[in-house]
Amino acid sequence: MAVLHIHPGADVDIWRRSLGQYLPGLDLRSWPNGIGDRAEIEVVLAWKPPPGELATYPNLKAVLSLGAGVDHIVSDPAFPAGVIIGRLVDPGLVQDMVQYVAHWALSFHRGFHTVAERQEMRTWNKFFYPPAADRRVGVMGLGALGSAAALHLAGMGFDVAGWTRTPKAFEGIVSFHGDDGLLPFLQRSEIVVGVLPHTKETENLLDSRAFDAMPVGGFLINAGRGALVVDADLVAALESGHIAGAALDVFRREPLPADHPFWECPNTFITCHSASLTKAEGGAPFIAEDIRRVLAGQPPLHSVDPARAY
Ligand code: NDP
Ligand code: OXD
Repeated sequence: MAVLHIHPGADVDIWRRSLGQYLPGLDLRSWPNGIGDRAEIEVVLAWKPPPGELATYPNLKAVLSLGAGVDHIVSDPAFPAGVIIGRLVDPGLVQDMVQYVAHWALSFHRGFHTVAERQEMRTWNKFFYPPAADRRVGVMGLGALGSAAALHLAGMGFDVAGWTRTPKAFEGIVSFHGDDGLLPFLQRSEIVVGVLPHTKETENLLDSRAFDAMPVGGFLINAGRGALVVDADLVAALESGHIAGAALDVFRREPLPADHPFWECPNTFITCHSASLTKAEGGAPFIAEDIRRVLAGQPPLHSVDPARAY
């Protein structure tokens, strides 16, 4: 039995050291040069495996995502039927996402995003902001990451709602769900936060109709996946001022091309898919537990239904 690490361009050694603490003697191989006999590979640890690659291991039992998202796995048209998919839920990822969302929500609410510009102009121009309780924030996706972010925002005093596929009952979070819930959710949300997976259903949800539904002067924070947003519609909404600013961490094409209009949009802050970063030290206990479980014939801690795609 062997486990294979597939993460193009990344170093396997950090995972070898971290997993070794929990699974001494683990036979962890590296793609593409240290695979050995493909028939011995039973588990793959994957981040963005090349399409078609996973179908080349005849005894593969499970693919464990090295991140929270699994779109990079389920989008492979040759993904082998019957292979189990697990995803990573780890407190480090949750903490990172909470920090990212809290930072930008607070910046937009308090006008901190305009401080550098004001300072450059040497203008003593007070930024007036409403009480947090009057600032309506809407979080799209209340899973492991979105729910923690939403609850943190509520703890900061914001008036928080969430939008999900199925109804939710988090204390202090107003719940909207499904197609019918989207428009009223957007209409009440001055700051919209995307923490959604990329599926067929979540693609292009934030288009010109969605931005028009949001209050004038609203903000967008997107840390889920880039395909949620129709890029040209967001650019138009930012240029018109209807959307007063955006913090964008994820994009349809990554790296974001140097000539993409987002780089130049007003009050738009780009980070490079780093809202939450998987760290081998933090992820290893969970990945190790999943390897143990899969080899014992049990499902991973967070298994993914390929039909649902998240
Ligand atoms: P979860 O699977 O725990 O949660 C997903 C949430 O999205 C659920 O609340 C789910 O609703 C909701 N959802 C899914 N499909 C729909 C839909 N069609 N309509 C409405 N709601 C929907 O995922 P995580 O919270 O762990 O992660 C979310 C995403 O964040 C990841 O898939 C990944 O894309 C992204 N991510 C980004 C990172 C970054 O650095 N930028 C880092 C890590 C993750 P329901 O509860 O009803 O099922
Ligand atoms: C993830 C990510 O899904 O980094 O973990 O986006």
